[in-house]
Amino acid sequence: MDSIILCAGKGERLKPLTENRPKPMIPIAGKPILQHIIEKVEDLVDNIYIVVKYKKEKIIDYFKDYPKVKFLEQGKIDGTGQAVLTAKDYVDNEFLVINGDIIFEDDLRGFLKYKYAIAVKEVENPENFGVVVLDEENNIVEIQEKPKNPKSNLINAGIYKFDRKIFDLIEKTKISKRGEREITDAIKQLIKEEKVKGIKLEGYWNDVGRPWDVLEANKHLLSKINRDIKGKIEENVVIKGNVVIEENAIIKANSVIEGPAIIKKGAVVGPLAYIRPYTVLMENTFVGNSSEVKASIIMKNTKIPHLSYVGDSIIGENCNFGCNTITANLRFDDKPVKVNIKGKRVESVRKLGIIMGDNVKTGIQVSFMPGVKVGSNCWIGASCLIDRDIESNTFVYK
Ligand code: TTP
Repeated sequence: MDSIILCAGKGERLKPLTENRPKPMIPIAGKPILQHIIEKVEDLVDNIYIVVKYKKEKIIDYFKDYPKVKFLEQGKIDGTGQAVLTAKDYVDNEFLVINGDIIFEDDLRGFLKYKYAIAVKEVENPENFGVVVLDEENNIVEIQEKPKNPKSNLINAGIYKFDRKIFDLIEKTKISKRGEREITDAIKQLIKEEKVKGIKLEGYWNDVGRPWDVLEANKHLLSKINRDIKGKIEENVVIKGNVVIEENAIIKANSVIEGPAIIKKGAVVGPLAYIRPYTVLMENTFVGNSSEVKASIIMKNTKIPHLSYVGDSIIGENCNFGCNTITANLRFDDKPVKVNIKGKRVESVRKLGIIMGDNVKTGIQVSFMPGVKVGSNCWIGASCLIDRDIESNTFVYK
């Protein structure tokens, strides 16, 4: 049995986090989304074919030494069906296909018994997904694409079990309206010709599409960690709950860390810093004197040295925060924070801070309003109040 993981896409909705990395490389609970997926399947399959294209070198660099992993490059990013076809000359007769951007908990052992199966998940808002209709024996009888009136609350969870027949069906599908060859079109034909089981996922599942999905998945995975303190802990440090502190991390005097939280190798916290629940500090980050970080992902090499507050935010790599850089994460009226996603203003969640790309520098006393996105390589001058999205490579000085 082989597996194919689809990782060629751009992840437009997660910009600016995907400006310098493909979506599967966004770190959640301290490791890339793709690593979580590989850990779920590596004991079940012989080969893991990762289909890459956008920013492929980031995936190849990270996973090149994984024994079962092989990389296949999609010609261009022209559909999930096309991505599956990339593996046609390589995979066994039977194989698993997984979208490279989902976090899921279920064990897939049982799923692999079926010749044709699709994992389905019960959700409250099926109209935003591919809806799957099952008969009384759990065979899939219909697939509806983002329907206004969904016939069920089960959606396609992006995990499939196929055999080589799917390749012929993909080759026969027409190019869709958005110019892509879509796996769901081939599946629509497959359910006419074969019995395809809809297997319900019982555990956590998150199709990580929007920035607040990243934070939500991060929270869920952190809620499962165990306490494991390896780094250097100085005097008067308080560490409450399930906190992972990796080797070569240093927690300096008088800091407080409330779990669940992960502090990766080489990170430095304090003196006098406050790390609150659901925070991940990636490798070589620094959160210094009187800085507070809550429910946020701080990517590697980013420095928040003094008197700052970062809440419910995702901050890219190699950023540097000037003294007293502050993120707001809650509106006065308690309504959901609005965020621009692909040109549309959409409601997110009640508490959301900022989404920042890589290599951003802020001057002293910079403030951000909730839901703001800051592209990579920006400089934000001293005392600016940022209440709008900032395109990458911008120097904002008032
Ligand atoms: P999409 O849901 O289209 O995801 P995306 O990464 O393109 O995200 P966005 O909508 O924000 O731009 O694709 C599902 C999965 O398939 C995802 O893991 C990316 C992958 N994929 C490919 O490998 N090749 C492709 O040509 C496409 C379109 C997607």
